Amino acid sequence: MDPTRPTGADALVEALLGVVGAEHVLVEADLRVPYEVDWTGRFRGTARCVVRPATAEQVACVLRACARHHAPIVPQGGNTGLVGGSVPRSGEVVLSMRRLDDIGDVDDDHGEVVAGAGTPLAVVRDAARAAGWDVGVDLASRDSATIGGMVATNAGGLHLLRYGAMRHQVIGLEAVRADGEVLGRVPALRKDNTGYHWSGVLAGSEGTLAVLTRVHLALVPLLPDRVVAMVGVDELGAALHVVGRLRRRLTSLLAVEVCFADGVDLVCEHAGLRWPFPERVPVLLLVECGGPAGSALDVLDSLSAVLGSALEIRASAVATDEPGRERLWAYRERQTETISALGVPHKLDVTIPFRALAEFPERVRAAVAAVAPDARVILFGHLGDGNLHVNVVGPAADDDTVDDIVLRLVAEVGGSISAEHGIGVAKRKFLRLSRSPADLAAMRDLKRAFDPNWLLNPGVLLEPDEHPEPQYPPRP
Ligand code: 2HG
Ligand code: ZN
Repeated sequence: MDPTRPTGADALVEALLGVVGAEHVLVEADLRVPYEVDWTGRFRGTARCVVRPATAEQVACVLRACARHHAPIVPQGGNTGLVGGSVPRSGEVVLSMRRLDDIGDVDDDHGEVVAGAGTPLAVVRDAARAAGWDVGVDLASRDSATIGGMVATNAGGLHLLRYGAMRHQVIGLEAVRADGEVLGRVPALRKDNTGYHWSGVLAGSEGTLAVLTRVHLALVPLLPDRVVAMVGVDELGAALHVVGRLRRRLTSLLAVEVCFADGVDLVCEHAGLRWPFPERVPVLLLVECGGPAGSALDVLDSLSAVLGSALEIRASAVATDEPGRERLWAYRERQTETISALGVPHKLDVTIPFRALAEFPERVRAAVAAVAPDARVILFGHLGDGNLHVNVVGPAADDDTVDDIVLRLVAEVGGSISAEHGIGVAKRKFLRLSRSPADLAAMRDLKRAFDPNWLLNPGVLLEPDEHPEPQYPPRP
C-alpha cells in the first residue's frame, strides 16, 4: 500500500487522487489547516480536502469529478483576500491553484506575458521588469497574491489611479467552468470584438462562475526613476485639494495614498520607526511619481514645484533612492500588519464620493463609537481613488454590528461598500446597499447560467439559490 495515500478516503477523494496523485490531495486535518483560514483570521472553515492540480487539464478533471459527486468547491490562489472568499465554509473541496505557476516569455516588443493563474504577482513583476516592462497593478501582498486570484477578485492596489484595476490589465484568459468545459483563448488578441468578453465577465466574479487557469496580461512601460514624497496637512479636505493639483499637473503621478496620525503612531510603535516629520500632523499623504530611466531630476522638479505651491502642506519628506522610498512607503504599507497585531480586524474597504470624503472620517468614527465605544478605528487608503480602508478592531469576529453601521453610512453618502477587496462572505448580506434588485437578479441569472448546480464558491458574493431573497434592507 502507498504510505502517502490518505486512509479512509471517500469516493470523491479517490477520484481526485486519480487525477493529481496522493501527494496533492490533502485530507489530514493538520495538512489542511493553512488553507482553511483567511489572512485576517476572521474567516475559517473546514475543507473536505485540499486538491492541488498542476495543469488546466487537471483542473478540468477535478471539476468534473466534483460535479459528479455534487461537491462544492472553493478556488484558492495565494489566500491573501480579506473578505473570506477563498476559504471553506462547511466541507467544500479547496482547489488550490498555486501549482499552476508557469510563466511564458515576456514579449519585449509588445509588453505582454502569459502567466499560469497560480503565479505570484512578484514573479510576474520581476520577469516584466527584466524586460523593461512592469505590471500595472501592485499591492503589498505581491509575494503571495496570485495572478488568477487577482483577476478573480479584480484587485486594485497602489497604482489604480494610473493604470486601472486588474481587469484593465487582462488581454485574455482561459477558465474552466464547473462542468469542466474550458472557456476563453490564450494567447488572446488585443482587439477582438467577437461578443461576450470572458475577462470582463470573470474579473471580479470571485470564483463563482469559473476557475481561471491562465491569464494573458498587458504590461506597462517600466518607470524606474521614482520619487516618493510624504506630506503632512491639517485635514482631509486640504489633502484633497493637494490631490486635485497633483492630478492636474503631473503626468508622472503613480500613487496618492493617505494615512492618519493615529495609524502612523501605531506603525511607528510596531515597526520601530520614527515619525516621518519632526512635527506630528493629522493627515499624511504619500505621493509616488515615476518616469523612464534618466528622468529622475525632471520627475523630482515637477513634483517639488507642485508641492511647493501647495500652501496647505505643513511638513514634507522626499526620497529618490530606493531605501528612502521604501522607508516612506513603510508608513503606509505596514498599516495592515500593524492592525492585525492589535487583534482580528473588521476590514471595511469602501469608496466614498469625493464630495463626501472630507467629512467621512469624523462621521465614521462617530458612527462606530455609537455602537462599539471601545472599538479602535484606523483609517488609511488610496486617496486618489476615493478609497478608504476602514479597519475596526475590538468587536468579535462574528459580530457584524459595526460592519452594518459603517456600510450603511457609506451607502447613505452614495459610496460603494467594496472598493477593491470584493464581497466574499464578509459583505454578501450588505450587497443590496450597493446594487439594485435588478442588478442582483441579473447576477443570479448569470451565476445559474455558468454554474447551475451552484458548486463554485457557494455563499460567496451571492446568497445560495435556496435563499433567493436576501433578508437585508435594500439600498436607500
Ligand atoms: C492595502 O491597501 C490593502 O494595503 C489592505 O488593500 C487594506 O488592510 C487593509 O484594510
Ligand atoms: Zn488597498
